[in-house]
Amino acid sequence: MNNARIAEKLEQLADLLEFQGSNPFRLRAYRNGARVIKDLGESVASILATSDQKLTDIDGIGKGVAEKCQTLVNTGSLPQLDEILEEVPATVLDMLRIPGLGPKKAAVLFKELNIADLEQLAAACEAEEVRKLDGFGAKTEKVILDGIEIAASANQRIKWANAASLSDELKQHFTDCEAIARLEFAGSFRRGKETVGDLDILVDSGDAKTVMDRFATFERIASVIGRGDTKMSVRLEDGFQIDLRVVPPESFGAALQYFSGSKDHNVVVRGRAKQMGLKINEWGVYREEDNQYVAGATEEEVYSAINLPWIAPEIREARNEFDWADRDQLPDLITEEDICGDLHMHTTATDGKATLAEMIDAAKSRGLKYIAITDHSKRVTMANGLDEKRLLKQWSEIDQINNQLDLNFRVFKGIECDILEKGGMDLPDEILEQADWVLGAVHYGQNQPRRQITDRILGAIENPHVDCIAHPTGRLINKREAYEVAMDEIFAAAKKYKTILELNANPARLDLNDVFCATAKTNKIPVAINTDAHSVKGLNVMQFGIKQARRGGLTKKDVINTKTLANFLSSL
Ligand code: DGT
Ligand code: CA
Ligand code: CA
Repeated sequence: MNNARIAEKLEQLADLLEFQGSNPFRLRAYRNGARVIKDLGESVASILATSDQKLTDIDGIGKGVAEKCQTLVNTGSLPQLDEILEEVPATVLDMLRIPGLGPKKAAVLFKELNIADLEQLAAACEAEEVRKLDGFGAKTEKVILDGIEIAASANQRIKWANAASLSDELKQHFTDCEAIARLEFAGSFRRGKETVGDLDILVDSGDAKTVMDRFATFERIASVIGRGDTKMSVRLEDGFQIDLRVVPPESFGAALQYFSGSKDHNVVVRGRAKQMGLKINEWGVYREEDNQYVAGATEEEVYSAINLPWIAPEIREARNEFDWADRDQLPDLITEEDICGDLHMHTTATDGKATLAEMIDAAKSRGLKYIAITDHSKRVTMANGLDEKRLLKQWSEIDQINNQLDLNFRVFKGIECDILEKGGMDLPDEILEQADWVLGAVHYGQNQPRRQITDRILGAIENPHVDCIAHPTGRLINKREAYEVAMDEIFAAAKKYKTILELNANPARLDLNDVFCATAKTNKIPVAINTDAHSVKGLNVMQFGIKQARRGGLTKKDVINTKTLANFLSSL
């Protein structure tokens, strides 16, 4: 067990003890010890393994902490902590992430109102139950309610791309575990949601113990939140949670369906089952009258039992999928193989890390048939944006390159032209009209009022030289909200002036989001899924854009850069 994990255990113990009203001196000792151990240059395990060095010689580590360390290193757990966790659910500690809510107040909430997690706490605040407690009041209640959002959101959800690399590590970790017949990631991750609250792993195995023992040795685990016969939950060092469930083969499909969610989708699924005299849970589909098992080994079987075709996880959000299924019109969702071109990328001419030639080579070796080079325009001084002269020079370079390339690959002369704060484009029409492909983008003045930003973007959409609006809402996931923009006006104008809207595939942007992708499709506005690559590696993010597009229900024909080179050329 590494130092970070030991420290986390000690902190958790201290938090829970405080929650239970224990002696503050002991708690302080655990917390001090945790802090010291976190910053220790050497591993606690190796200090314990040598005879010439003692843990208690280190400032801040007393006898009690040293003993706990010994137990943790020897056994991987703390009996005292495990006992407490049997009485108090670990979710009470989520309450401690609320700014201004300490363990004492949290303990009162647990004891008096039986509140064990943030959801219950929010409900109690809204019902004005919290203000009635001794030492609370309307003001505290308001502070808590505001703090719940902070504790619940900023802290915990990670970007899909980060969840994907974690899932790769986990797959690797389980790879040679022979007890596993099948392993799938369920939940919001499988649905391709742009952020993921926790990872849900589902395993088909007859030997849950071996699978869980293997899970427990995943090195990024900081603490085991709980472990039962078939279910285990852990927290990683960064606080992220992973749930593992082990099911028998006849239930695997039912469990995969159940734990893939979304909850709203599953509410409809269960309702439909009920109407047919069936019952669906994570173990299978059963006849209501005699509990006879009907299906459950595969998802197809589960859906088929209630007369539905298999529905792709990305659209299981109770939006349109049931309507589509009933009319036999489920969309054939786009895949990365459908993509032929990439219409947004940068080079060393501005803030890219790879040269024009390197980007072209990389795109070709990825199997793309065309790309647009779209460096920044001059307004973006920080990125060394291109003025007229430098841009024309880059374009003549591209002309030369195209002359040498064979005819099945093409580089388009493009620009990511800034939409100025005062309105209008950063480069004159005489220049833009010489481009093959113009992206209009807002980078400055993002805090302007709604009317002003909307008008700026409308101006770009109406400009006959602008082909596409890049990252139309400007949001950065978990960092910056979309700017104030009237999207209904943007869609109406894009439709009228035949301007394309981008789905920027950068995992921090994914802009348009899934719902807006669906709106674009409804309005028959083509979407361009672009990487906005600033390096060769940056071309790799196409997959994330594809996920988001699938969530929006987009098919190959809804996306402009699925066109073959010839078709794209004739559409320009
Ligand atoms: P997340 O983790 O917040 O990004 O979102 P999900 O969708 O992965 O939610 P999660 O991890 O709480 O649960 C995974 C799926 O399991 C969820 O989509 C539906 C199902 N599920 C979980 N808890 C419940 C529950 O209490 N009732 C029902 N009906 N389904 C549940
Ligand atoms: Ca989840
Ligand atoms: Ca979960």
